[in-house]
Amino acid sequence: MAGSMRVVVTSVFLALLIETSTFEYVCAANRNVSCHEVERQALLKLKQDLIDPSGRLASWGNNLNCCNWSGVICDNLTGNVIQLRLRNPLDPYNGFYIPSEAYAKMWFSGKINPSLLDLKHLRYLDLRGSNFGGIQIPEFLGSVHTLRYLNLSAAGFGGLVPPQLGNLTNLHVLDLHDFSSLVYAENLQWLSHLVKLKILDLSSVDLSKASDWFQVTNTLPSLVEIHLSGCQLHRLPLQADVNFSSLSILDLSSNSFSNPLIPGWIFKLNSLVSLDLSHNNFQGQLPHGLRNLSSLRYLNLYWNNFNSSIPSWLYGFTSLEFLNLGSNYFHGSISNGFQNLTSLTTLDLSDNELTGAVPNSMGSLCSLKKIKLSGLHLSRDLSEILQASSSPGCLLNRLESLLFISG
Ligand SMILES: *[C@@H]1O[C@H](CO)[C@@H](O)[C@H](O)[C@H]1NC(C)=O
Ligand SMILES: *[C@@H]1O[C@H](CO)[C@@H](O)[C@H](O)[C@H]1NC(C)=O
Ligand SMILES: *[C@@H]1O[C@H](CO)[C@@H](O)[C@H](O)[C@H]1NC(C)=O
Ligand SMILES: *[C@@H]1O[C@H](CO)[C@@H](O)[C@H](O)[C@H]1NC(C)=O
Ligand SMILES: *[C@@H]1O[C@H](CO)[C@@H](O)[C@H](O)[C@H]1NC(C)=O
Ligand SMILES: *[C@@H]1O[C@H](CO)[C@@H](O)[C@H](O)[C@H]1NC(C)=O
Ligand SMILES: *[C@@H]1O[C@H](CO)[C@@H](O)[C@H](O)[C@H]1NC(C)=O
Ligand SMILES: *[C@@H]1O[C@H](CO)[C@@H](O)[C@H](O)[C@H]1NC(C)=O
Ligand SMILES: CC(=O)N[C@H]1CO[C@H](CO)[C@@H](O)[C@@H]1O
Repeated sequence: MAGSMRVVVTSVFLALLIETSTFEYVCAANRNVSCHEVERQALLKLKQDLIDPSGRLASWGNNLNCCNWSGVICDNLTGNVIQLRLRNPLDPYNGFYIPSEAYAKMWFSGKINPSLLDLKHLRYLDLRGSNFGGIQIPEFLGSVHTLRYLNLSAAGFGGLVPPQLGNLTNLHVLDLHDFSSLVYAENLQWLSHLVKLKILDLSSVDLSKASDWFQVTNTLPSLVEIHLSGCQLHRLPLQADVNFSSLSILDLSSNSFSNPLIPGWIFKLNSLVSLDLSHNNFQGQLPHGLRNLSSLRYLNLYWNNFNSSIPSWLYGFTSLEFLNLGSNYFHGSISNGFQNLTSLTTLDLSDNELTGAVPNSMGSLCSLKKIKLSGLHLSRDLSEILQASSSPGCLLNRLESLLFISG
C-alpha cells in the first residue's frame, strides 16, 4: 500500500533507538573477540537445518571464529552471539506481496534447529523474508528469553502463533507480519506478558477469533506502534479508557469492523502521528473528535464511506505529509484551505463526489510530490492552473506523479 513508507521509516528509527547499544557493536565488533565453542556448534546445527540455495551461510564454518561469520554479531567483550541478522537482503514488497525469482533464490527454507537455545545471550533475531513452508513458528522460540527483537515478517510460517512467545518478556519489538494469512491466534492472552513491547506488528495474522485483542493490547503500557492491518478484526470497542497514551502509530486498516463510526477513544491518542483506517466501513461525516489529532503526519481514510464535505478544521493539520481521502463519498468543493497544508507530500482525493475547480492556491504546495484527483467532477484541470499561474513555482517542479482525469 502506498501509505506504509513513512511508517516503515519510523519503525526503523525506533528499532535503532531500541538497539542503540548493539547497533554500535555492528561497526566495532567481532574483530578481536572469538566465539564460544558451544555457540559455534549451535550455529553449525542451525545451518544444517536451513536450506540455503544462494549460499548466504557460506562463511559459516570456514573458520573457528563464528563472530566473523556473516549475519552473526557477537558482544565485543564477551564474544557471546547477541544478534542473528538473517533476513533476506532483497525486498519482497512490490506494492503487494509477489515474491520475485531473485527474492525466492535468497530465502531460507527448511527449519530452525532448537540449537538456537544454546545462544544464551541472543537479543536480536531477524529471519524476515524466509520460506518455512507454512510450518508453525517453533514453540521453543518462547524460551529464548533474552530476545528483545524478533522479526519473523514474511517468513512463511503458518498455523497457531505459539502462546509460548508470551515468555519473551524482554521483547521490545515483535513483528509477525505475514503476507500469506496462514498464521492465526485463538486469543492474545500470551501477549499480555510482553510488558516492554514498544512495537507490535501482527498484520495479516488472522485474529478473527481473538476477541480479546483490544483488551490485551490496552494493558501494554510501552506500546508506541500497533500494526493490525488485515487481521479480520470485527469489532472496535466504542468506549474505552485507553492506556497506550504514548502510541504514535495506529494501523487498523483492511479489517471488517462493523462499527459505522470511528470510536471516541481514538481521539484521545494525542501523540498519534500516523493513523491508518483505510479499507474499512466507516461512514457519515468525518467526526469532530479527529480535530484532537492535529499532530498527525499521516492520515489514511481511503476506501470508507464518509459522505460529508471536507471539514475546515482539517486545514489546521499543518504537519500532515500524507493525506488520503480517496474512494469515499466526500462532496462539496476543494477548498483554498488546502494551501495551509504546506507539509503535504502526497494527496489523494480521487473517486469522491467533489465538484468545482481546483483552487489556484494548490500551486503553492511546495512539498507535494504525488497528487491524485481522478474520478471527481471537477470543472478545471490542475494543469490549467499550472499554466495560468504566473509563478507555477514549486508544484510544477517537484511533482513526481500526477493523476488527474476529469470526469
Ligand atoms: C565494545 O563496543 C562498545 C560499543 O561500540 C564500545 O563502546 C566499547 O569500547 C567496545 N569495547 C571494546 C573492548 O572494544
Ligand atoms: C583489537 O585489538 C587491537 C590490538 O590488541 C586493538 O588495537 C584494537 O583497538 C582492537 N579493536 C577493537 C575493535 O577492539
Ligand atoms: C522487520 O523487518 C522488515 C524488513 O527488514 C522491516 O521492514 C520491518 O520494519 C521490521 N519490523 C520491525 C518492527 O522492525
Ligand atoms: C512458557 O509458556 C507456556 C505457555 O504459555 C507455559 O506453559 C510455560 O510454562 C512457559 N514457561 C517456559 C519457561 O516455557
Ligand atoms: C492499564 O494498564 C494497567 C497496567 O498494565 C492495567 O492494570 C489496567 O487494567 C489497564 N487499564 C485498562 C483500561 O485496560
Ligand atoms: C451519509 O451517510 C449516512 C449514513 O449512511 C446517511 O444517513 C446520511 O444521510 C448521508 N448523508 C449525506 C449528506 O449523504
Ligand atoms: C480531545 O483531547 C482532550 C485532551 O486530551 C480530551 O479531554 C477530549 O476529551 C478529547 N476530545 C475527544 C472528542 O476525544
Ligand atoms: C490557513 O492559515 C491561515 C494563516 O495561518 C489562517 O488564517 C486560516 O484561517 C487558515 N485557513 C483554514 C481554512 O484553516
Ligand atoms: C563474514 C566476515 O566478516 N568475514 C571476515 C572475517 O575476517 C576476515 C579477516 O579479518 C575478513 O576478511 C572477512 O571479511
